[in-house]
Amino acid sequence: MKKSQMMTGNQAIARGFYEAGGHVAASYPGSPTVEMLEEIKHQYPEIYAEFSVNEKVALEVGIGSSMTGARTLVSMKHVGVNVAADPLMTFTETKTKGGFVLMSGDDPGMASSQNEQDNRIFAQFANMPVLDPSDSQEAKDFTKLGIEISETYMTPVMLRITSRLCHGRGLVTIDDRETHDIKGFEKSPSDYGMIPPNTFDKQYHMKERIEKLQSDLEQLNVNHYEAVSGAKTLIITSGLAYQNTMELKPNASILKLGIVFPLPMSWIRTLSTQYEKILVIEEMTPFIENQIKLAGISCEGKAFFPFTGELDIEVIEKGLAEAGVSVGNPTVMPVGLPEENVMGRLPMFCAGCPHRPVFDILKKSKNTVIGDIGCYSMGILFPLEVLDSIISMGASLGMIKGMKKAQRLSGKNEPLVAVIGDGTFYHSGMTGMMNLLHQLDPSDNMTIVILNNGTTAMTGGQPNASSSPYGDGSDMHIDMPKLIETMGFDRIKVVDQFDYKETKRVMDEEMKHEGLSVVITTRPCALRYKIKEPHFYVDPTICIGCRSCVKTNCPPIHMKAYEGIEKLKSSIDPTLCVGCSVCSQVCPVGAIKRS
Ligand SMILES: Cc1ncc(C[n+]2csc(CCOP(=O)(O)OP(=O)(O)O)c2C)c(N)n1
Ligand code: SF4
Ligand code: SF4
Ligand code: SF4
Repeated sequence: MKKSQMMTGNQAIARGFYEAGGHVAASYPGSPTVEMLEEIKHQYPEIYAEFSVNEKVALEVGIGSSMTGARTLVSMKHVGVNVAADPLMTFTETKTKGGFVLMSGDDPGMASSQNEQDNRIFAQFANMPVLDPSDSQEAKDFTKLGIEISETYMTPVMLRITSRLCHGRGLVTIDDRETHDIKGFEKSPSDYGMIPPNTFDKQYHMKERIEKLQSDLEQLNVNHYEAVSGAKTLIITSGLAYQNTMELKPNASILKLGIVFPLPMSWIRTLSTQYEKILVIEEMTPFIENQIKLAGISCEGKAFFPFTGELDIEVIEKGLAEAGVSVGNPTVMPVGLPEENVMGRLPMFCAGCPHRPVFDILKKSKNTVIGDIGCYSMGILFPLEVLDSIISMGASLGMIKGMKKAQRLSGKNEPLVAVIGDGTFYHSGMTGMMNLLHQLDPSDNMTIVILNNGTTAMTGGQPNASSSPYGDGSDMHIDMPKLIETMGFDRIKVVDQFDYKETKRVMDEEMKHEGLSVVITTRPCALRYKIKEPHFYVDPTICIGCRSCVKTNCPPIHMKAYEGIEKLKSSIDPTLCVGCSVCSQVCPVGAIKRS
């Protein structure tokens, strides 16, 4: 009997790639896919795995490996595909050799993302088939199927999975690993050299392989039809929306799609003649719905189901009711249960976070601050409210220049600050950084603050090029101040931000300076490196209750009533404090002391 194991979608994909005889896996961290490559790194040493410097590089590593005949898996969060789009859009023109699967982690509802893009559209745009698993078992099976389709049709394949499936668990059967030899790179400039005239016939290749796959869909047995006798409606669905729809037992037949591009259109056309109505249930854009409509088949979908957010069971139930489809298993709202008494909590820097003093100083400066993506993005939220914009990884450094040039044209030169982390700087900040030196007016007042905390903290603390001093397994030893100096920057200040007064002095000076300057902070991430120094405490007899320490927003600090003292005074929870000393340095009367 086959063994089964509970697995998350991420673990199942890693397992599927291992079983498929996978050779090379590359990724860039981001939710919801980051744990997939971590699983490969820890569980399957047979596979070469790396977190590359960014998604474009991860894809390029994958292209090289696939061209050499290796079975390849590249994973990234949905927005990562934007970063990798340039090589992707041309790679899909070539004839894929070693099976190539691109795992895209989409995030309906934006639980941990800056936008909600539907990468099924991206895949169609790039002419690559899209597999859409609906549980962990399918996540594993479709990874293997993706490799198979890729090699048979000589195409890269997108394995599109959403956050809830990446993190949700299900039972998965375990199979052995296939063996597969790497044949090596075979020179074929017309297949791999993508300049005209080679590119012309590749357009036909892309079109033909999708048409061939479409005509073979039935043999692949990846789409399933479940007829309900007497049903007047056919529901077409895929992914998690399928599982949630089935929970309700709708009075309708179901066509469950495993491949959402290309669609089994002739089958859908035949089925459409047997039903009064076709209803498409899919998260995010009307991707399936529009393909069906374009084929001239009448259907509905987004008229009843939202175009944004997750389609949970209640949302689907409401849509089905509006569409006139009854359900056999309606949700029952629990009545009479005690209300949950859970305190709401704002996202906030950890106790002892090295970003805290920097944001305290920036808040006091009241300058315009262009933010970027990382833990420090929380600086846009209440109560910090320091950042004035966040767009995408690395964008702050291009944006500050555009703002400055526009400002100068309007006759002003107010201080502008950009804040970026080390991970984001290496990912895609460096090009914008170099661009600052182009057509620079020496009096352009811009301050670039680089939060060099030695890790990519927000995605779980993966190593980056700044991690090696902390023994984090990184074999890249980039000296950031030297790198920036080599680029051509001459005003670089390196600060220990836990020396609050000195850091404030330097930052205030640089923000006043009419010119371009760089401030690099040096303290590592408190959480990643488990920093715990002796804690601090408040002497309530000295404390004047001014709340300066509370305004640093460190979780252990709060005002409280002490016995025998009338006014509220500050206090520090010793179990949470990690002893960074920042609060003690902002206290005007020395009431905060180390234990
Ligand atoms: C294109 C893209 N890829 C990946 C992510 C996921 N992500 C969010 S923040 C971040 C990097 C954070 O590292 P860093 O800039 O060093 O800041 P820290 O979290 O350490 O403060 C990543 C990779 C993303 N948002 N966009
Ligand atoms: S994980 Fe690290 S960088 Fe992020 S908030 Fe916590 S201490 Fe700060
Ligand atoms: S010393 Fe103060 S600021 Fe630092 S972790 Fe403890 S309570 Fe927070
Ligand atoms: S900063 Fe000092 S004086 Fe002000 S509330 Fe905190 S402990 Fe009290």
